[in-house]
Amino acid sequence: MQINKHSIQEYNQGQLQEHSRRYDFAASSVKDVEGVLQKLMDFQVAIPSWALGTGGTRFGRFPGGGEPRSLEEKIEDVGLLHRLNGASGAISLHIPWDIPTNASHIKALAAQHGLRFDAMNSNTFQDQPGQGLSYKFGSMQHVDKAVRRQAVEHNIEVIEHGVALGSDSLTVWLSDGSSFPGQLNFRKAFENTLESLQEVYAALPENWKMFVEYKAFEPNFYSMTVGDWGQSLLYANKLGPKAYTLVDLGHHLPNANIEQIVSLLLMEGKLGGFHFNDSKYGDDDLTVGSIKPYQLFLIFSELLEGMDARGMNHATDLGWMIDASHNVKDPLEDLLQSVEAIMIAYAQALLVDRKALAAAQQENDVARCQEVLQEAYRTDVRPLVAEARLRAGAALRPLQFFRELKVRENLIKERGRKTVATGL
Ligand code: RM4
Ligand code: MN
Ligand code: MN
Repeated sequence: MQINKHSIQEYNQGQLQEHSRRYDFAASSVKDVEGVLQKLMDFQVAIPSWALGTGGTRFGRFPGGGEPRSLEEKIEDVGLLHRLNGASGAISLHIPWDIPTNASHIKALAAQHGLRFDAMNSNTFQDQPGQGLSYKFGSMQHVDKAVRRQAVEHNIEVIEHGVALGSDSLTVWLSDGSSFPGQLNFRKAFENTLESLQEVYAALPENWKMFVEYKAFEPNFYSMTVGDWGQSLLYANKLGPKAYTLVDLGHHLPNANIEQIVSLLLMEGKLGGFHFNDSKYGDDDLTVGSIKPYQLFLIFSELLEGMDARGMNHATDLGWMIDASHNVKDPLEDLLQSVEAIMIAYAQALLVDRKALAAAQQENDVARCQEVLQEAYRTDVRPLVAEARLRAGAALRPLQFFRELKVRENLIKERGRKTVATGL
């Protein structure tokens, strides 16, 4: 399904009066409103190719119909999102779930939709049909060198696919670890993993980055070999300047102070990528901002503070991706909500009065510090985010327009009700 620009303009026209009223009010209290809008327009969040279908849990999966049946259809879906919100201009592929068999065709198709290829993701947490050796007891950490070699070769293949598509980064998330005490020699598992990562690192093209993603638990429940940001940072530091830590919001132990983690990683110049989702209990992969929007804002606030301190470009110097799963909602609706939540948190973080905060910190004025942060958090920035979309030629209210257009119904007509997309 294609949405043409004209129909968006027509839709926006009908919304314009109400929008202008809300926007004028919101803009009147923002210092550099044009600067804020430009930043919002520049900011793009990558959509993972595996999030376009209905996700399952280990108990079941309830596909919603009209799911993309091929990489081409996944690109079309991300194209739709980008058309609607102007902020989803990149797609992130997981290999081998989405192997681009004809790279130049896939690259051209993505370009038609205004999309670029974000980080490539490798997969050594599942066994694939026909695979020689099993990852049941780990991949890069494995006691058997031949298994480690297989995992390294897979990652090198992923890099090659990425090069053909114009991507410039590799995300390595390992499920390696142990489920029972005594199962693993922690030091040897670390050393094996480091050696394997070094072999992959050696195959990185000059301009590429490698993101080492950590996770505290699951699928291993006693230890994870890249279990937290400290371990990830150890690997990244030992690997070299092209290696960075990647923070996924759902990969921490309960109540972890993620805003402090991103601040310190940025200080070290070692934060490379970020995966958005939300959670209440674990790696729930829920819609961004659906459970802890204040935490999301606090993280964004530290991200901006840390990036600005290093003169980094918000839009391009970190890899931003949604990493969520959609068990009960329409995946496209969920992704629209996620991107909206990200843009809102970003806009609020842009409004933080940094000078006032620094001064209050210097005076140990704790109450004032909280006031400054919450002043920004409690500002209704939705009209600013909508204005950025309007200027980018996207829809003022993407989700509402998605429903008006009956996008899902159309996709079901096109693709059928019983389609299952590759992914988790
Ligand atoms: C993992 C991790 C990775 C993602 C897979 C599908 O929990 O978050 O980033 O690639 O899930
Ligand atoms: Mn992730
Ligand atoms: Mn995850």
